[in-house]
Amino acid sequence: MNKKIKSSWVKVPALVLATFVVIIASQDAFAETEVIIPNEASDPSCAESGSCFLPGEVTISVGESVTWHNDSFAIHTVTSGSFEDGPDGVFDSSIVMAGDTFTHTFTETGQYEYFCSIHPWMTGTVIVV
Ligand SMILES: [Cu+2]
Repeated sequence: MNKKIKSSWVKVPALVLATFVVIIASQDAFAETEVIIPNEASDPSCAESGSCFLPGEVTISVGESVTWHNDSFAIHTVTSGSFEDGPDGVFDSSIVMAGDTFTHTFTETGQYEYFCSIHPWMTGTVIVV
C-alpha cells in the first residue's frame, strides 16, 4: 500500500516534466514568424526603402502563422490583396491599433500579397511553401 502511494508521487512530477518537454518541442516546430510595422510606415518613403513591413517578404511552411506587430503610433491594417484590385478576402486584420498584433495561419501554399488599407504604399508578401 505504502509502496503504491510512493510510486504515484514520483509519476506526477515526471508527467509534468514530460508535458513541458512536449510544449517546448511543439513551439519549436511551429515557430512563429513575426513582421514589424514600424513608425516610418506612415511615411510613403518606406515603400522606396522597403521598410513599411519588416521584413517585407517572409517565407513560411504550410500550417504556420505570421504575427504582425504594430510597433508604430498609427493605426494600420494587414489586408490580403492589393490597393489597386482591392482585398481578395484571404485575410484582413481590420484596424490594428498601436501596440496591437494580428495573427493569421496559412493553410495553403502560395504567394500572398497584402497591403495596408489606410496607407496604400504599405505592401508586403507572405510566401507559403
Ligand atoms: Cu498603415
